[in-house]
Amino acid sequence: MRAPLNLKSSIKEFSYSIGFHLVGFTDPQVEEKIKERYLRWIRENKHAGLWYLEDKQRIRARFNPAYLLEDVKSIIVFGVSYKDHLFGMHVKKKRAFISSYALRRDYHKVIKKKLREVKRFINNNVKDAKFRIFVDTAPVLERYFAYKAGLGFIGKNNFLINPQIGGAVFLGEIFTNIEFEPDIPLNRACGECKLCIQACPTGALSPYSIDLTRCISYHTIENKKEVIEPSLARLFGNRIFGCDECAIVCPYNKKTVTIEPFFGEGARDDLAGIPLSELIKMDENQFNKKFSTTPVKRAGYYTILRNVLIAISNSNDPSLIEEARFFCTRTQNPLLIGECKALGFS
Ligand code: B12
Ligand code: SF4
Ligand code: SF4
Repeated sequence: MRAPLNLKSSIKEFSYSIGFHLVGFTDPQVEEKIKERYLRWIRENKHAGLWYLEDKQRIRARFNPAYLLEDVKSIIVFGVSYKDHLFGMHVKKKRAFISSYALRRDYHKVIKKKLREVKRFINNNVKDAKFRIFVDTAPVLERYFAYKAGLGFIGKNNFLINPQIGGAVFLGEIFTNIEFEPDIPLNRACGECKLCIQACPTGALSPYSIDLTRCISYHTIENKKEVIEPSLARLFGNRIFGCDECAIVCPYNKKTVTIEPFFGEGARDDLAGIPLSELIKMDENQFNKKFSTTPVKRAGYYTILRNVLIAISNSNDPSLIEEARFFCTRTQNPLLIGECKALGFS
């Protein structure tokens, strides 16, 4: 199904009007070199065994979007910045660092809702078209399609970076059977810069590649079941959910971006720099209540408490360590018992 004249530009106009910063169109083909890159990364176990990245059926869908929408002809990619006043904020040692992307309502829900508005807009112009909406969780090579659709370039820190608004950008897509003229990828790159690689606290980054077995973001968000090896945990500092280091240092992330109209509500300043002494005393109900609408809840109570124990150990603060020791005498959870032992708290 061919797109009617001017539909592409009116979709862009509409999307900007509801708060998206970036919109681009591309075809659903994935180049062989990109597939090879992905498979090599898995072979080298840089994905740390994350099941949804190595699952064969999901890889098939990642490489062939028609598995997700039969007859897919175009992918419309959307980007919205999450860089607000909390991005790059310095958090004191006795307080907890949470990645700024998580200090507001869960972006999955907000972006999906906005993409449904765009879908309705397209539907009003083209009858009987097919659509599917994706934000983060589906087997879609989101950064690659964003690059192909001209939203930005891939940085050495792995982020899709837009030269104007930077790399602190969430992505979402609409797959459709309408055939649009593809946009052209940007001809930009990092050049000689390697600030992100130098800034990574654990040495997880090499140019354009990330080793999740060493990435703090991976361990504090996705590694929900393992005790963290103490020599690695020592490098986490006070980060209890995510890590923004390779984004904060990037020169492209220095500009100010207005984001509130999109998210509809402000950032959760109350969650930026919560005292570790408060977190270690929190029970599961209090945790769920405090983080209920944010992505932090996805990690779960026990994972966050494990991360809090690590942050306390890294604080070297005697009274906090005393509180952690007391906590360790009472916990019944196997993960936390293991972490208490690894950190020498029990
Ligand atoms: C698994 C995952 C993670 C894992 C692993 C991250 C990683 N780098 O792979 C963890 C938990 C660590 C993570 C962390 C974060 N994530 Co994440 N994550 C994902 C997820 C679900 C899959 C990514 C994936 O497939 N990785 C495998 C690698 C191999 O693929 P890739 O990064 O997409 O890289 C491909 C392209 O870059 C491509 N490529 C394309 N063109 C070119 C050109 C050149 C020159 C080169 C070299 C490469 C290249 O090569 C690769 C494919 O072979 C995506 C959503 C999705 N469905 O894609 C979000 C996603 C990548 N994450 C996102 C975000 C925001 C984050 C965090 C900032 C959150 C935080 N603060 O903790 C961090 C950033 C850490 C970092 N430096 O990457 C955004 C990224 C937005 C952006 N602007 O790039 C995404 C797209 C989610 C979204 N919808 O907004 N994430
Ligand atoms: S998120 Fe943190 S640990 Fe992971 S690659 Fe970036 S700087 Fe390194
Ligand atoms: S810090 Fe430098 S090397 Fe890293 S992504 Fe940004 S521009 Fe590229």
